Amino acid sequence: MSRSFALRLELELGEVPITGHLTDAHGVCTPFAGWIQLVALIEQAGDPATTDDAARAAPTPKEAPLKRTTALLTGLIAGLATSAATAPAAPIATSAGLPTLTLAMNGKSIHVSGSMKAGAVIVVAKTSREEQSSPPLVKLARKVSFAQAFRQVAAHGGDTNYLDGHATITYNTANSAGTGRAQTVLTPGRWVALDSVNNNPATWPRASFTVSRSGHPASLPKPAATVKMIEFGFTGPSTWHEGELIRFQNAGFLAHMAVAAQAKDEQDAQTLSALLLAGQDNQAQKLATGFATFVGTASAGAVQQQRVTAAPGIYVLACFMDTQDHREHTRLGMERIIRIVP
Ligand SMILES: [Cu+2]
Repeated sequence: MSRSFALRLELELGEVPITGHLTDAHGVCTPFAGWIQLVALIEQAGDPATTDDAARAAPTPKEAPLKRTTALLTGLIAGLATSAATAPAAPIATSAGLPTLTLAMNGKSIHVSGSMKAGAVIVVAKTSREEQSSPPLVKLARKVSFAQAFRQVAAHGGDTNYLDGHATITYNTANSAGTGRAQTVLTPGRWVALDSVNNNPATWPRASFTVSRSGHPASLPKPAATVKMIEFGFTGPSTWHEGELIRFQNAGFLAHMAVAAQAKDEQDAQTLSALLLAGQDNQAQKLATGFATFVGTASAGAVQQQRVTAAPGIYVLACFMDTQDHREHTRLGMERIIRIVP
């Protein structure tokens, strides 16, 4: 017996791989990048088992959770308090009138308020008594508890790729003390917000919340540029403009991050880049004059967009996730020199 259903497909012209949003019969709008994610979404939309519930996890069920901190990052983060290189997130006008989801944290607890309807939102992260706010948002797969998802990662040495099929980290950014803003897309179902205050995710404060369907889900505004994380590299422009809206998208199959070490000049940036490629993180760290996190560990399918608030200068964009044989993605070429210009 056949059955039909209608979907709305919005494509971004000229994007490779194919990129856009698919809106299902319930009005749930989900971003995708690549044919595989698109086909997975279509199959999911047509699967009776998933159309009645919160099963619409990210298009590709790779999920990543928990932020890893490498030796390089640890040093850089430690230096952040005294470094003026990374400007605190400046107050940014909300764009496109998107609804707001507020995450208020203090290192001991995290509180979620605001719009919990499906669609694009501005996530406003506020922290007190912490050097930075870094609140990953985790979407739980159907019938999976946070504890079950967490155990998958813990049982595999902290490898967030083991969230696959259990949960998805759809959003993960970090802001210097104060308030940070970034846009993402919420899908219906059960979510957990985490306050990633230290290197032990087991102790991170967390809060659960439920996202309901929306008949008219908001869409993300069109960004000035899109940076994709793939295996193993970053695509998009290598010159970013201060204040412009950039979409960061994990268009790969694995969890990735987009963090950056600032260098004092072109030559240092080249050296820093070569050292990361060679796995000489400690040497690379000595050349870093500042640090910026655009996207912390995020699962395949994660989409986040934010205005560039990092100070103008030259940076090496990098992903320090590990492969299964414990090579950082930087060693496989997942790094790129970028310039932030006024
Ligand atoms: Cu990576």
